[in-house]
Amino acid sequence: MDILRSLNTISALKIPDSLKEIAGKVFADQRINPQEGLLLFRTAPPGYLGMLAEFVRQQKNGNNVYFIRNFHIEPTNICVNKCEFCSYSHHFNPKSWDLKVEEMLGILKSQDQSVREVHITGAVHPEKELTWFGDFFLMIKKIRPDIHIKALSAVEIDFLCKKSKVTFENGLKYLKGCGLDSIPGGGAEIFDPVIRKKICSTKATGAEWLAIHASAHQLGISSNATMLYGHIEQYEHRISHLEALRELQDQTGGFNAFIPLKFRNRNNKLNFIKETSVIEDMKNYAVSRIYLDNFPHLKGYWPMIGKSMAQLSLSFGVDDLDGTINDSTKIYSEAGSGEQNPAMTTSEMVGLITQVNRIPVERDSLYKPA
Ligand code: V47
Ligand code: SF4
Repeated sequence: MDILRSLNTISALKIPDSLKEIAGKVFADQRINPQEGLLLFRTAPPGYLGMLAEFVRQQKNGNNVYFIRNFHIEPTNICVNKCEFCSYSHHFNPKSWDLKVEEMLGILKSQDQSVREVHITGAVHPEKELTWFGDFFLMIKKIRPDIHIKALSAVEIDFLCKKSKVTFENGLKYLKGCGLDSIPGGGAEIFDPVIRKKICSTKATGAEWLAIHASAHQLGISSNATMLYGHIEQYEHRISHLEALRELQDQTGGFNAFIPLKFRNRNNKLNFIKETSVIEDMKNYAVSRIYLDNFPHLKGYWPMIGKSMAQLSLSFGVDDLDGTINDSTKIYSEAGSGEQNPAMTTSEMVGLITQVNRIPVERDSLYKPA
């Protein structure tokens, strides 16, 4: 994009100078500050945000849209916690499960050899131990030494380490030794302590979530980050969440992708909250893309937002659509997500991306083209 021409076009638009100044910063590859982030959320028209986010996306990823062949294993939904937004755990879900190791290995064995990644996460079971997961990972690698294990949210790791009375560093070192390759972004919710106390008071704090990811990055375990938005938080809480992630990424460089998670209101205690509009969702993608200037990728998680919204998100900064999934996750279908039985063939994924004039790139878990 010709930056000078963009700036001239922006100067002619009837929008406040403060927003034009932010555009100037974005085009000059300068970081925006929390006040500017807030201003974008509060006052910028969605099209304007989309344009800025698209500039950042293009600078970082060209017209590539990444995806991976993956599947999920959700060992259990029996949970020690009772998060207000959760529709998944046995407290709020009439279905409850606790899979045996043999059953999970059966799921693994039934996968096509072209599947590259297994995403393992679930509820925080009161009796599971660090060594139970360690042994499970060793068995996975015995069957599929090539598969990337992305497993255990920081909330699960926090519980397992505390239960075994080991430091986060030692717990993660042990898991890495058993085959853990990276950790997913779950459990971040909103870091602000007041909001966090209201929606998930008993699980790892925001500071603990960040400490676990910092420790993982130091050990060479990369990770993702999420933000659950559209419940009781305000824009300033979203910005302070993004700020904490940007700061940690400056220190470690260990995050691969940021994944905004839209709150879905079915079958949970926060069902009185109206879900955010599609405009709000796109604004949230765009501000995230602009703010997190040091995150290589922004993921639109299609099982949660649906396929059409995923396509639209590609015009608001998103460059990654996660994976083909194989109908293997229940976290969102219980909460009323866009996709009830999420699964997509590789050719469907490619079609979804090419239909909006982008270049589909099948990747591995660390974004190397396959
Ligand atoms: O932490 C739970 C969210 C997360 C609801 O790293 C809800 O690649 C919306 O983190 N409405 C777990 N969201 C899933 C997760 C994830 C998903 C996809 C990819 C990756 C990755 C990570 O799901 C939880 C919570 O924030 N969640 N309930 C709900 N009602
Ligand atoms: Fe448990 Fe996770 Fe649900 Fe919270 S969101 S109750 S930690 S399964």
